[in-house]
Amino acid sequence: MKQPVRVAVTGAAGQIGYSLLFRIASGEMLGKDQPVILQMLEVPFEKAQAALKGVMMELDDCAFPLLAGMVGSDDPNVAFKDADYALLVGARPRGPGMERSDLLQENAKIFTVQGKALNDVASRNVKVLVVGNPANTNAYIAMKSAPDLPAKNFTAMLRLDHNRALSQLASKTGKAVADIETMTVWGNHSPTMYADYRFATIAGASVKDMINDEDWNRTVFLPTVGKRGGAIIEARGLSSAASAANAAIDHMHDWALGTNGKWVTMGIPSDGSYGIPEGVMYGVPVTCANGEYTRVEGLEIDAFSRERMDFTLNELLEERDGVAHLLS
Ligand code: NAX
Repeated sequence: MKQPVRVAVTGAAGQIGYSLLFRIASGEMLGKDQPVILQMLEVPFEKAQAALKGVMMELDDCAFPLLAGMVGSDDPNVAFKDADYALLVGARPRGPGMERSDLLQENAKIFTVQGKALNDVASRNVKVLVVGNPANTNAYIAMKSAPDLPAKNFTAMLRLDHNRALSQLASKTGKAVADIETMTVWGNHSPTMYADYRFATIAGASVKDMINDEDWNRTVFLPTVGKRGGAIIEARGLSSAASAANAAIDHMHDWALGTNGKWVTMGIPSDGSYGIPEGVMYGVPVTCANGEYTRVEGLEIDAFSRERMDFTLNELLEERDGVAHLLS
């Protein structure tokens, strides 16, 4: 049996936490031969801490063979201690009457503190995934607050958008999701993201040619994927949780264990390619091998794609400017 690895999860008593922790403990994220120690963080309020205790009791009651230990805490320095993986799910939700800029500020405070704690106590190889919204900018803040850790260790979750797009394409073409290769989503995890199937193939054939309907792309596909989160809230009365947890599992699984050459989408710090300024946490196609992701390079960007990629970039730049004063 391998040595246990430490997996920190914030917002552990929330909806996504409840769909996520049991799957991590059962081995779905890091493999059925990898024991894990779960280190769970919640806010220091009585209700949240009590709910966290309840989740830990249920984890105990599953008697997962791979669950080698558990820590529950309200202190990031405890939850992130020696963490090999950190899934930052907890964030301040948008309350009634709250402006987007207020939401940014409140979350900037949380992710500054958590970035510093990761910097101080986590493993130097920690793989960080930010799920809590605004995910890209929160990941950017955490990265900037952790100057002693490599920037490449910080990522944001675009995988739910990626999976949503795959599913829409499978339904449109009548093919299986698993057969769709080389699709990606560019930019911010927000309705501005750009899901791009120009390069996608099914058994070597072009998905774009198969669909052959640019109007469907612009008026159905992009709005459906972009506004899917809102559609779920309207239907369920609650935001996406199981699908978000599933996407987080996919993201970390692939980063740790590899994609065998398949493209997946990750929000990663830009290296300046594709006209995206360096450092911006931007969704791009990557492949993963040996615990590292590699950006897919050299894709052609046509005029429509450029426009869409710049649109989502501008939103990210605005968010970055909105929190710049907290990072200097
Ligand atoms: P919940 O409100 O159910 O749970 C969030 C939990 O985080 C709460 O228990 C809260 O006490 C805790 N929390 C808040 N601040 C914390 C802090 N500083 N440290 C530790 N814990 C803290 O929300 P849930 O539905 O689980 O969603 C969590 C986040 O994921 C939200 O920000 C949400 O917007 C975001 N999402 C991101 C997605 C993505 O694709 N990137 C998709 C799904 C989801 O909307």
